[in-house]
Amino acid sequence: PAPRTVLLTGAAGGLGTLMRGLLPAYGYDLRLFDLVPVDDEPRAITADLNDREALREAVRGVDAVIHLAGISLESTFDKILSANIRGTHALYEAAREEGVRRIVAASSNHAVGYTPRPLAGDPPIPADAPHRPDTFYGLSKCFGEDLAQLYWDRYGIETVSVRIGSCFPEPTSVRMLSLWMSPADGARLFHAALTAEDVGHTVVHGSSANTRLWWDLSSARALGYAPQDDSEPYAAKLIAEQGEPDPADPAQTRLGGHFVTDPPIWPH
Ligand code: NAI
Ligand code: 15L
Repeated sequence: PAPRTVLLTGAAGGLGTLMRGLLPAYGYDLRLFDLVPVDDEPRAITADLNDREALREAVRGVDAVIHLAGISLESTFDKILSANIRGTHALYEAAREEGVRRIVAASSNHAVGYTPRPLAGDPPIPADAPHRPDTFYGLSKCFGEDLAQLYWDRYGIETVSVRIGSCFPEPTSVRMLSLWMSPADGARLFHAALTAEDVGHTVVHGSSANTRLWWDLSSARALGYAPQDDSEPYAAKLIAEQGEPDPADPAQTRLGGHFVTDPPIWPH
């Protein structure tokens, strides 16, 4: 049976807020979880992923989890270790203990951020591109994908790891023209990932059907995802403001963009 009750971790965040708005129309009854209170949602659970009791109670009885909680940008190693690595491990342990069978996990383009972006005539980046994290943040997403594989192989818990490009209401950079996932397509993809059968552990790219797409959507389409949006209407304005990408600048020639060139955050 298709999942109905879904725990949404990271519900107070940007993507969580967009998905809280869009996913109920697909028939889901969302249970909300975040470190910080969720606006206008007094029933949301306010707890750290590392609060094992709270997390176990939060997953009890749900059909699936959409796991968005965590630090969403580069940070210190210790903070990434706590929120993203230990926190994601805690989520999988809670799911195992409570018998939850399906997780849709937010991975990121930054798990493979050093991958060169395709130039004209190159094939798109495949969904089985090897890990090339561009930051400790990206490394934590590699960990999340490997953890998902372990929990599938060992415990039969299924995961769709979504290497999200950039999911925001509108693209705001030339790079995002290639990676943008409209919120509506994000909801379509999460719905497909929750309902497709026999996913085992599947890695998919999360983007709209952008004219300038850099990566392959075939594993996402195989789940039933049919993206409806394209960033192209935003292209002329963004290129006029920001210029065409400079092929000599790694921040523009690697998938991860400025994450590849930003200085580390201290203490390292
Ligand atoms: P965000 O930073 O707006 O939201 C993350 C939420 O997680 C926040 O509300 C925060 O309070 C919560 N959180 C952080 N640490 C926590 C902890 N220890 N316990 C419980 N909750 C905790 O980020 P956004 O943009 O909403 O992203 C959501 C997820 O999707 C993140 O995992 C991010 O890495 C991933 N992602 C997002 C992309 C995007 O374009 N928005 C692109 C690629 C990945
Ligand atoms: C991410 O992984 C971040 O969470 C998001 O804030 C954006 O920076 C996105 O990648 C991106 O690469 O545009």
